[in-house]
Amino acid sequence: MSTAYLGLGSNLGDRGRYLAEAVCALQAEPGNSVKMVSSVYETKPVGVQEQPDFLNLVVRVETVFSARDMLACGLRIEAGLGRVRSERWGPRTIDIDVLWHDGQAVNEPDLVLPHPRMAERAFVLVPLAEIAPGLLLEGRRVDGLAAKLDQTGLRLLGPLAALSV
Ligand code: GSY
Repeated sequence: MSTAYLGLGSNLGDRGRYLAEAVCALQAEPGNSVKMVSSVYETKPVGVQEQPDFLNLVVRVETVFSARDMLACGLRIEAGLGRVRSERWGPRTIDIDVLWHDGQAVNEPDLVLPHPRMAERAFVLVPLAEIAPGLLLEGRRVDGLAAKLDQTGLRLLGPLAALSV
């Protein structure tokens, strides 16, 4: 059994519903068990700025999937929820990023672990720090890394189950 952390984001349509359906789909996948779900944050877009605000959260999954199989699982769920990949950094109904998988270092064209930009992204590290404060990234605790980031673009909305946006 492996532990994986995944980052989920949505900035098109009913964002809360897409997040909830993605978490359900992850749990429904045989071999996965979603153990923790962070609060939901509304976040200003990073990268392409002229797009709607995101809702983001992070989950911890206990899984029989390898990192590569988890990537495929995320892509399958994205497709099932109607994600169309048109613009690389553009708006999306749902985005599922594998952030960390058993502490493995992977460097392949379509899969880099830990996720290469996570340490500088408050929309990833702040929810991750809620559910895994002591997780180490390059020897540094996630809560310490999160505390150093500019969090002005983040607004805490609360638990996914209580969301009404
Ligand atoms: O990498 C995930 C997609 N994404 C996001 C996101 O999820 N949240 C915010 N705030 N900005 C983003 N830019 C991209 S690309």
